[in-house]
Amino acid sequence: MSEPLTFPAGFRWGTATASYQIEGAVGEGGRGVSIWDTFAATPGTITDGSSGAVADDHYHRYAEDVGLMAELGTGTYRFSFAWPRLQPTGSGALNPEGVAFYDRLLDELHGRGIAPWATLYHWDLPQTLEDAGGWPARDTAARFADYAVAVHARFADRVPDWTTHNEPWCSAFRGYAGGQHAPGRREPGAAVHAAHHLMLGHGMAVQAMRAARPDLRYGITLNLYPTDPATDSAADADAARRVDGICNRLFLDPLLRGAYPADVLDDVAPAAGRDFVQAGDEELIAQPLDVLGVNYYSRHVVRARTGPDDEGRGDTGWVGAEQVVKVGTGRPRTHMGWEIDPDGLVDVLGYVSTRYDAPPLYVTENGAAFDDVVSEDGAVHDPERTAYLDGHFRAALRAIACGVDLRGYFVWSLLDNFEWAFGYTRRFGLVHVDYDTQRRTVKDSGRGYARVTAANAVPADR
Ligand code: IFM
Repeated sequence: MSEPLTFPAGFRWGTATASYQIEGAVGEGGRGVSIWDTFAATPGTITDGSSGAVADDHYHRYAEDVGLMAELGTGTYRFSFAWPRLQPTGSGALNPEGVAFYDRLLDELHGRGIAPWATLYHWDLPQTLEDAGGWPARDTAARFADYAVAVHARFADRVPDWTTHNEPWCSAFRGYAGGQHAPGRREPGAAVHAAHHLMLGHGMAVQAMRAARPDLRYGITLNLYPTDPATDSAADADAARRVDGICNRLFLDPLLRGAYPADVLDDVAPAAGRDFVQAGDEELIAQPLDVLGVNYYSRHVVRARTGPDDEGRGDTGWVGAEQVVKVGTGRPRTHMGWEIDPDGLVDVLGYVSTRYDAPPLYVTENGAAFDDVVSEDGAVHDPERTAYLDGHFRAALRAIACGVDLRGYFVWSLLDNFEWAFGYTRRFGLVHVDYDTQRRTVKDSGRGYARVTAANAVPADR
């Protein structure tokens, strides 16, 4: 029998979640209102009319959930602090009840030998800060840095890995251009300003946290997309350049090269102007990083719009690429409608590694939604997710073989949860959640993942 395909020694396996998607208890423990509470309460925003008010009730069931992580054999847990739980109005002293909740969670994780990996911002901006202008307002960057410093000061002794933002592209462009996410604004110029202030807040926060504790690790997580032109025409090449620009390079270049890409600034200038970037900003954003988190789900294949009768559609978040159309390639899709393309993971990790002087990489999210049900035998049989993950784990190994310095892999997600505008209609978990009873059931894919984490390997190619 052939040998299993083994990951490097010390490779970190984990699961990922986010506060608003799992915690619930939005009215408990002195938590303030977030933009997602407000957005979800607005009719027509969430497919099933739901909200994160209860979600997975993780606020009360965290101990059971940490036990599930132990069952999966995951040594790392990537979670996010809820800003409105820790600073209910977005500034000032930390809320003791919020601190106590995360202390309880961290106690449980440490008790099980699971390393916490904290994200400071996974989209739940305190509503008071949105009322003051939100991320398009420059002052929000400073508010974020103050929050980061306060949370870091309180928890640095217990958390070795710190991520500033999760997927700032989504915060900026889904939230302020497309309007599918909170706060639901449709102002493309403001979205570009939001992106810049998210990056500025990142730089300010990393600089201050590192000054306080240089021994810990600091990074950011980006959702990156390999982006290919549908044909080799010049028009399609330019379409791909624009989408790669707004999705990938707008974030990677200032972080890792110290300057925004000139072509992207030109693309967004009609919407955003140019003076939102002030002297010294780019230098501040380009703080040295210890890790870069890559969230990978699918690839973009794009072409140029052919004219007014062209019925193809792009993405409302592609500011500066309004004339670009998405193209399907016929691959099978997940329940999100995203094409399944494990080679895209090799491509995106290779892109970051070869184009930039990048720090060690982690896949901080990868996973798939499928329409899972609990069977009569009490199990959740989800062979599509098992195959999806297996394909992507093998892709990660191919990337490592090509020289990518990939150090870990966190599956999205531990639990089925509140999938933003899709509410509870999309299930990403390795663990099924019955939302009526809050009963958790480890899916077959979760059991399969436990075998991978135990072996630090996948079986030999069949
Ligand atoms: O659920 C989200 C998560 O919050 C951010 N990354 C993508 C996931 C699936 O859509």
